[in-house]
Amino acid sequence: MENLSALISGRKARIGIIGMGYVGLPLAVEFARGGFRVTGFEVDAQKVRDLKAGISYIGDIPTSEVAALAKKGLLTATLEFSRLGKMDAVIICVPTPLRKSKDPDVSYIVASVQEVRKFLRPGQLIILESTTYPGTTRELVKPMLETGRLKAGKDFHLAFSPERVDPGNPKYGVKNTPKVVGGLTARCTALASALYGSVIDRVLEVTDTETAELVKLLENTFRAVNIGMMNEMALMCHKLGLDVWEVIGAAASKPFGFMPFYPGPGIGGHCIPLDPHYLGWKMKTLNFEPRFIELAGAINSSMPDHVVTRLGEILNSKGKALSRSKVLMLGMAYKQDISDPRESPARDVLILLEKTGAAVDYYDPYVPLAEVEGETRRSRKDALRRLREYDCVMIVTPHTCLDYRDIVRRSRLVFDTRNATKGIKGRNLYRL
Ligand code: SAJ
Repeated sequence: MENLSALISGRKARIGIIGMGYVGLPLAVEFARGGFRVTGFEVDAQKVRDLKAGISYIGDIPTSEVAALAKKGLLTATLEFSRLGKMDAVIICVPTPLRKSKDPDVSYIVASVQEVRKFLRPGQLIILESTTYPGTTRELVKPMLETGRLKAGKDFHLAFSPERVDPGNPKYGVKNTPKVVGGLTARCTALASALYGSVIDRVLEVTDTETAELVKLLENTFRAVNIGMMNEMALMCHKLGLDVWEVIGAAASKPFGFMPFYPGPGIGGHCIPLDPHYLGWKMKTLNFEPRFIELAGAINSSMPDHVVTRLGEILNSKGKALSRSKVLMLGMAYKQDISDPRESPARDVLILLEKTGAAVDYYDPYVPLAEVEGETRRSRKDALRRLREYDCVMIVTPHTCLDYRDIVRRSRLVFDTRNATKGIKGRNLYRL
């Protein structure tokens, strides 16, 4: 055990990271930058080939950085999980999606821990980073690792540390985002804290793994609930005939006790739509009804339908039927200025629009192709040159690279669900 502490302080600890995606790769690069030898463990052979060739497939990580670290032998990748036995610390960064039933899908965690278990040896530090319900590390991971003679907290160390990667954030990265760490024992916490503290500016130690697991879920449930509140505010403002964007903007002038969130066509991404349901699921197993989580989920997932209904009303007011209209949907990514379409509400909006009978194209400079109900849809690159061919342009993702003033000027009708046209006036312009 003590050897591990010395290996960490001497930056000699071999670090294995399972899952080299948008969480694992930036973390691996940060440890390698700090002089640790890092091995990425992947099931995707292409990712292994890329990393060994010094190529980055994550927007936030430049290929030049991966190439330099690979050349120095500080960063490599492998499909051979048998090499886990050579690692002093293993950090699990695999996806935790939801099943269709909105129950947690921890199958990727289970598959990873099964591999760790095969090659587990005394002195290793095992850390789970995947977002999951409170209790996963102690109730699921620990027993799986203790099937042999090794005991957690005695023969090996076990901790949880939530990932806080914000794709596309130009200001916050792994190094300058505080890292929360909770171990099975105080010693586990201390070792995990020492490891992260070697390369991350601030580490916050909490009591145990459950606390660390819940911290992450609180962070993202806080967002989902507040976004849900603002979506309901949008519905109320529509009823009241008021501009929700003006109301929120003015409320945001309050320098204390207020934090603005904004309505939209729904919520997307790999965190906010999913994380609160991990907490909700756990609470239901304890016979507790998580009302805020359920309510926010219901309101947020009703927004695609609401914005399509609103568009129908706007077109009707012009004597047009949505069912016989040509619509250009601007945006497919789940949030502005990134290319990730995962769980994007834009997909739901497109499906609902087409269900009315409308003919729909989409244009998103960041998302050239999108899977919609099993069909690959292509972004219409020429759409901005043919705006007048559309009865309506619907802004669903507010990419800042688009000239919305020009779009409003050249379109017959614009429905903006994201306030991308803030400050722009036009008789043909409508906002959520
Ligand atoms: N959204 C709204 N209104 C808002 C804010 C967001 O409708 O006021 C929508 C976005 O358009 C998007 C979804 O919600 O579709 C999620 O947006 P997000 O800003 O939360 O972005 P994410 O999903 O990339 O969230 C990540 C999270 N990071 C981690 O989990 C490590 C979240 O905790 C961060 O706070 C967030 O980035 C961030 O601040 O950018």
